[in-house]
Amino acid sequence: MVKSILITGAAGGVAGYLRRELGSAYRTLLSDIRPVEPLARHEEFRAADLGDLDALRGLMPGIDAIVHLGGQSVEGPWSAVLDRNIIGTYNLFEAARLEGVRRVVFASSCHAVGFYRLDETIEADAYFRPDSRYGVSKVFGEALGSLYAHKYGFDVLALRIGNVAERPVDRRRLTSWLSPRDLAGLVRLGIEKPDLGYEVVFGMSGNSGSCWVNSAAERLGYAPMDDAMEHADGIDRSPPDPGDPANLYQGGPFVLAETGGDPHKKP
Ligand code: 15L
Repeated sequence: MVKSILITGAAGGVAGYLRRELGSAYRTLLSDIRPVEPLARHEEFRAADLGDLDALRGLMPGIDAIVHLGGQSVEGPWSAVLDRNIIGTYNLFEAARLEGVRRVVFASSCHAVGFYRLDETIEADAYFRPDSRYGVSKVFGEALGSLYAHKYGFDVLALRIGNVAERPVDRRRLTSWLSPRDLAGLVRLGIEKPDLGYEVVFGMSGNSGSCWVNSAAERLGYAPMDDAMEHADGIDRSPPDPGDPANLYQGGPFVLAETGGDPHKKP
């Protein structure tokens, strides 16, 4: 039977790539506060604000899995991060619980661990080092996923997404690039993998030389099709200015956004 999925944040760029790559594999309910059009035959749109628990509950009947892309997607004022990513993500999981949906693919972010240095290699089980309030909100979302998996039996795949784009756009994104078709591969895993439980993986393509090792995703069966290094021509790879903290850390410029600490100090 064809599964039904809900995609939140459906008006955003990542959702656009995902819809294109998934094609008509699922009946798809798209939701956002902004309208989404045009719609394909297998798609339906319903507006809902992540701040409105009842509206979110109304999206849930008949849904087999949620792909939660909605919310604040970069650093921003605390009020925006709080409303969209803390309260909004809580409302999303809670609406799912109340309505009996038990599977969520959560768009976390590499900014949950952005204060690791670019010369450090980490796996997805590295302890959190958020680089921004936005990164903190993604840590919260992962924690919520863990709670709902262990307490309420959800299957949750947290994707620490790097940068979804047609091509890697700069030196940092050679580590973090996630091609649209590899994004779809990871999301399909999150929707389909039986007895997933709670898993955190990097949302990255098979990027050679990346400072992320994605063995957690490989264990789940992820076989990336793309490698950022195959698209490295034209990207400036000359040694970066070591005095610029945005060049030292995996989170790039996010480490500077309203930082209160000393970004030169090794964490
Ligand atoms: C993110 O988490 C953002 O959602 C995305 O817009 C990019 O800025 C990305 O990180 C990145 O670091 O490239």
